[in-house]
Amino acid sequence: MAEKNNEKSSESDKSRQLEEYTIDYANKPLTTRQGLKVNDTNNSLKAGVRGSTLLEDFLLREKITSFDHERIPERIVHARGSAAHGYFELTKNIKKYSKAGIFTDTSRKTPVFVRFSTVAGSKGSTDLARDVRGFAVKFYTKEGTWDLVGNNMPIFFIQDAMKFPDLIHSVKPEPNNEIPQAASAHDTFYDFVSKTTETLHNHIWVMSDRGIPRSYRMMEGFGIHTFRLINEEGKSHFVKFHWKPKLGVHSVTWDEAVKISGADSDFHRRDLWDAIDSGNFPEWQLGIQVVAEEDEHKFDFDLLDPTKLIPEEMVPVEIIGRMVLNKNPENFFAETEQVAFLPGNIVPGIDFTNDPLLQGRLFSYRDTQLSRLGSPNFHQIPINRPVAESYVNQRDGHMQMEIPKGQTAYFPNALGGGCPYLSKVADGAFESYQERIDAKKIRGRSESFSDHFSQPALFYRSLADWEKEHVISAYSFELGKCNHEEIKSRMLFIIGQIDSNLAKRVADNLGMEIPEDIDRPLNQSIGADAVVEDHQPGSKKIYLEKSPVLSQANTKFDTIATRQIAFLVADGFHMQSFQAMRKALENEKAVVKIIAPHGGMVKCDEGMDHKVDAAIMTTESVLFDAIYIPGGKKSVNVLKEESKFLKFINEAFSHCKSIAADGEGEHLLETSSIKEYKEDEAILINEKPELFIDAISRHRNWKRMQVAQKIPV
Ligand code: HDD
Repeated sequence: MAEKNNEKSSESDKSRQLEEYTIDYANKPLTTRQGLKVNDTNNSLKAGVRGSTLLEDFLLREKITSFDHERIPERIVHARGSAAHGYFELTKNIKKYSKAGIFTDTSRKTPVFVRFSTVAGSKGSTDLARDVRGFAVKFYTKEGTWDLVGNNMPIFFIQDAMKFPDLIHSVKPEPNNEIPQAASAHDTFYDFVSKTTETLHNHIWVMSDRGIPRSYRMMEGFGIHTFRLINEEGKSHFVKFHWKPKLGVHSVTWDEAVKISGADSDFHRRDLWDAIDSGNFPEWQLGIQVVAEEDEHKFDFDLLDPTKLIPEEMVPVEIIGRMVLNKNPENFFAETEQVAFLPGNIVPGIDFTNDPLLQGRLFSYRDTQLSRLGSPNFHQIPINRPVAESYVNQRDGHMQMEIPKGQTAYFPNALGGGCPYLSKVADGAFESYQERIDAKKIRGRSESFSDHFSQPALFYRSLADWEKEHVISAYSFELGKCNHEEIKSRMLFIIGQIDSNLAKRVADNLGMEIPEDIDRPLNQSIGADAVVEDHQPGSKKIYLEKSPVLSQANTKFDTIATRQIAFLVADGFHMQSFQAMRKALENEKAVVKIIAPHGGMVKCDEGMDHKVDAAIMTTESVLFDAIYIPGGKKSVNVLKEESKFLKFINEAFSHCKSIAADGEGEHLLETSSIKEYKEDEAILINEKPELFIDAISRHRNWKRMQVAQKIPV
């Protein structure tokens, strides 16, 4: 029991550590950095009030110098991100696979800091870019910090870290004109993708709805690489890590993404912040797929190839824990900007594999933190400090925050009593898994990595029809933005290897033909002395017809918690229907927002004032999940006269959202473009709130998609 209490304290250990460094400015005087009280921070020291500024002005110099150095280099990738604190709890002991404390002790609450991000855009770019999302988790475990630096997609674009700079240079804004920002739809990216067929699997995920999530809280997370779990006996199992969101996996449409980027480019950041701030804590389950060492070669793909997933139908995901995010950062720069994730941060019981992408990452992240944070002492920044105590001999460098005592900073030593001393594995020291290697040194790629088409094809086959339509539109948009015919042509041929109908539909949209063949090699990832034929991607294999979990049609649809519902009202709205609906929705933890023709207050038909959350001219329907229009003749007559309310409804309809109306509210629908489409299961007129709740929980009524496309918005 004593042990249990001790373990439980670890979540608060990190909070306490952070509190030590947190400064509260309430009721405090303004001072200089030296603590000198200041009586004027508006005027510089001058020779007379109209005279020149004096070099003597140390207050001016301190203020301006500090300001001049306020920025650090933004991350070369994943520059735009948002983060939160929380904890991880193990729900199932997996001692048989791993000796890690975090995987054996169900009484622990391990503190975590999680940062979500887009990849390509700059720090100030829109949250709604079509892109991969980063999903980086820092576990402050008692045995040291473990970073699981993953994405919201289970695979990556390339197989070898050597190609990472090429991938990123191709997707980032083009070097001559720095265009486009936070967008993959341009020539250099497709030039690269069309010549690097290993990218296709991750690429088709980005073209799917996974590339435009509704919320960070509604995304899966994946460790991507195959890692190892090592148990107390030293036995290794292969493992893939999965985060499964409690709210299910949901996305917005491309039209919404484009409009949200204008209406609220902080949409995901705000959504995460507001959910935590209001006590609706985001939550994920941690799952593992475990493969025995002896089964390493039993699959049609290579476990070390990060462009492949293990279909859950082949190796089920075992749920072993849950993660809850329950606290927003105090300061964006100090925490979210300065947090440094390193895939090389590992603890006993977990280890790496020879995945060549992972191996390169182990080098890159430490290196990048040196240029971002400016010193090898970046682990001393409060957000990066481990909960486990750390004693190193590498101590000097910019910004040493500690005062290391003693005469020695080397090992071995006698003068320092041999300290800091070495530990034994039995006492918790890390020991690399002793994998047997017997190989030639070679710069090349295994033949087992050369299947580039089977898994993108499996993904596409597994999607629902409406998801396939979204993928077709996404490819058409992206390729339509390319200026070079040969790049588009090459892409059409390559997509045709995934699915001929997909390629045909995209070709029709582009007004192009699919070429019968293109220049070889398709894939340029060839080793130095290889013959081209050996390195063509292999032809498509079908080892599984479909993997239903890959489709968002099969995600969870059991809650409307935190969904944003717009109530459209003007003076005179019907209080009874308004109140009944509001209560029912809020009971299910949805967020009701009153949208009115103006700010301030609106009066209901019972004469009460209600605070308006947003005036119609300041908001857009793309920021909401559903709409409700209560009755009240006077109210509805006003709404009917404001074209923005009609646009609001038309857009929500075209994005396949649920709309409910009571009493005269129906007249507003009849004035909008949706009047003919009332036979729709997510358009509810004078129905019970339960039906509306059910419709919202299903996220969208995709059956409406064809009709919706006819609405001019
Ligand atoms: Fe990376 C940041 C995820 C491959 C080099 N990466 C970064 C972040 C995430 C990922 C989530 C942001 C962390 C944060 O929030 O601070 N990266 C991935 C995943 C990969 C991957 C899931 C493949 C499975 N990355 C990858 C490779 C390299 C890098 C192959 C280089 C060889 N990544 C970096 C970086 C970044 C980074 C340049 C930029 C900022 C940082 O590290 O801290 O080092």
